[in-house]
Amino acid sequence: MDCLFCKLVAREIPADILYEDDQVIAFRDISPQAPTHVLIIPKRHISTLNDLQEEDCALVGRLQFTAQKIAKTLGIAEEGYRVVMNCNEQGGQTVYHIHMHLLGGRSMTWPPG
Ligand code: D5M
Repeated sequence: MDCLFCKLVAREIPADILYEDDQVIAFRDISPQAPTHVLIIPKRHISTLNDLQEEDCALVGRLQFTAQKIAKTLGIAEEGYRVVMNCNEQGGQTVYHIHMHLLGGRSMTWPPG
């Protein structure tokens, strides 16, 4: 499968990896939109949020919990942070392997663009 993030999981392309376990991996975004911008992804390929099955509920929870752990490790938890998951074209998704953005280190605006 020609998937950028699957290649990253397989170490076929480099990444600044901050966390990894048997199910998820987290690495710094190559085009940071905030002082801290980390992506947390499942190792298993899932193209979009629309492809999630009920049995993936724990996996999505692990993405969120991993974001919390990284936020604490990087020292942005107390000030606050944002997590975002984009779905399909109008949601702003550009890489079709689901990923959670963890953004912090600055004040966020609302509504998002
Ligand atoms: O977000 C996709 C994100 O993926 C976007 O913020 C850039 C990031 N990206 C793309 N290629 C790489 C590599 N090679 N390393 C790290 N980060 C990367 P989306 O929600 O799909 O728009």
